[in-house]
Amino acid sequence: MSYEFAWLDYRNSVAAGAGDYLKKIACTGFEIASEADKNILFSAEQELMRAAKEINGQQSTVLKDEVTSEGISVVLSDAPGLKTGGFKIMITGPKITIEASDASGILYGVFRAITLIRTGKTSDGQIAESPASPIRMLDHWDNPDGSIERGYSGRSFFFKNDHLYVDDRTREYARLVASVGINAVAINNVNVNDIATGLVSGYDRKELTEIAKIFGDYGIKLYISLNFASPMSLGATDTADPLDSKVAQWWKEAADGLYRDIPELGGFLVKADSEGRPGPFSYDRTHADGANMLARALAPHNGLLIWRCFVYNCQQDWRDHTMDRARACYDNFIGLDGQFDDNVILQIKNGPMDFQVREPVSPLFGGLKKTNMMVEFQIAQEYTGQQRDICYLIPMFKQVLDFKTYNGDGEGVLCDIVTGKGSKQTCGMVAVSNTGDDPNWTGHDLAGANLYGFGRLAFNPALTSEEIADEWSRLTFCNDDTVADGVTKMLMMSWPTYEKYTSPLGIGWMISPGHHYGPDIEGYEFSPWGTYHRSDRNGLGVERGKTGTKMIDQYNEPVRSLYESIETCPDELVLFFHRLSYDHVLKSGKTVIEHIYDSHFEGVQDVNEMIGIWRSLADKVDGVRFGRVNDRLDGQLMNAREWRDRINTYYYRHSGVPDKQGRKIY
Ligand code: GCW
Repeated sequence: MSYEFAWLDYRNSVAAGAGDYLKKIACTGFEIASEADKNILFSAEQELMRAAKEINGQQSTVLKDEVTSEGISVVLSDAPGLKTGGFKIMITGPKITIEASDASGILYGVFRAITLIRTGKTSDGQIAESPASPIRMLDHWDNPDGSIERGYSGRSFFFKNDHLYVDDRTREYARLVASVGINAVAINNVNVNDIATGLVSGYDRKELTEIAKIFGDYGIKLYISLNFASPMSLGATDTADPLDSKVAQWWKEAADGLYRDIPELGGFLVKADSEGRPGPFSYDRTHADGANMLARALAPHNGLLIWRCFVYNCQQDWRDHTMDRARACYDNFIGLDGQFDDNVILQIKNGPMDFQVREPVSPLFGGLKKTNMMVEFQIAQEYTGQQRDICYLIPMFKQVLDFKTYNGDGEGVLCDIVTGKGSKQTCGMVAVSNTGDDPNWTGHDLAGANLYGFGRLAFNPALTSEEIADEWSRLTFCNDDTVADGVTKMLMMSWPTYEKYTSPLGIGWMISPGHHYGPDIEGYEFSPWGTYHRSDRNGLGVERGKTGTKMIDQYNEPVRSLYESIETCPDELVLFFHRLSYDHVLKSGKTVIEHIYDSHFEGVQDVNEMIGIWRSLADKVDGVRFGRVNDRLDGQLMNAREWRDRINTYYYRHSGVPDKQGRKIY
């Protein structure tokens, strides 16, 4: 399928005079680089040439080791004070100098400079930036048959017909994500099927090597998701017991073979003992036993083993009120703190449940003290509108990063843990990717802001959500204030709006089983998945405090007390932590039932407001993209109404409380 260039279409959005900078491009110091780095430097040069050609309509040549008084000068040297990937940009009159001490820093500096030029931010001054998270990763849930688990933008561009697939788009993808600083990508689903299991032992090795090479040209390390039981599934052993020497030896040989072909491989990503996947529990071994065995196969090659903490019982009995899925992640891992090898990183979902529109932060971040951690976000909008409804997730991610863990390490916010400011430096941020082979990469055009924003945020968490939205809009649509303001407004209201018309006050779920789009209030209520709201005529919610499942005890003080007391627990999470009656008065002054009605009516109004904003931009956004977004907004309005009417009716029927304002409830 054909593809567009998203925010890298240099023909869009060019500030007046921008092209002048690109008439002269000079690169200095590139010859000292290693072979792998030379490829990254080459990508940087190519990028400048491409910008020059698309913006000026004519080719530029790259001057080597020349000092120029105007244009762009790129200098690879021992610039002090910059971390790997860091860069400095100095602007003086007609000259922009980009300086870095490693090849990826040059590449990121070049992309940044092009953004500044395109958005007209070229007044005299200096910027110095180094990436905050060492690992800035995207996880693709792509399957060999080309389908994508929780994919909402077409089919996979990594796989087709049970094979890896490499074409121009592979490079365009690498370019796109490298432009926002992504440096690690896992290309296959964590639910690894039989075919993908073969990737570790030679299946499609040629294509795998090619992908790794293309990624390498853009400073990206390739990761493979693996099946914990691979040696068994491939018929080499009759067990996958991590303490069995045959199993460990098999993995060692598999890793040696992979690194022989792909010396730059990042490592492995593993989902084990989760939702039916095999894992060490089958052999009475711990997750540390399982992870360390794999990590030791990778260690001689400096590979990393990323181990997911999404481990819970999905065969729960809904009748049993003592079990609580929200406890599972912490309960499964807290006892293993300090037992993981140095090249193991635990990948922890941002919340204790599963990427809901509102969840508290996973207490595991505040619990582990001696373990490498990454936070896992989901920009694939599984539970947040599936790229049919707009939901700009960057404000949510920023709240998570700003959460104070009180774990006694570093300055105390979650961001410190994942950016190496605490005692552990092997860390990072990862997002489940929202891309597919749709021409615009992300299905909904505005979902591109989540892909762009995640990368920018992982690189520089100090950016505001508004800054990211504004910049993305200018690069994607046009460098126009009215468009940027309108798009930023829509994006900024979209997460609160989505929250208003879906499940209330942090309780989550209530989605259609299986595909997870649209409301089905009791869809998971009597299921084994552990996601209950237990609504009845008296109220709703699962009590997770002292009189309930005690999940709140997993937080450090003072967070624990804050959540335990209904008086201090923030309204937006109060039904996550507590069971409340419909007439309970929230901190907002409204009762629970009034909040449910009001927020659902408001949610639909907000969608109408977004539609109004978008339509006001009709003559400023190109017709194709204007129409695509317009159509999706119509669908979003229908979805919002459906949620509003089902939720309001359900709770009116359960509570018997009429709406004070006499609005229509069915
Ligand atoms: O949210 C759930 C999804 C599954 C997914 C799982 C996970 C890849 O519904 O589709 O499986 O999370 O994160 O492993």
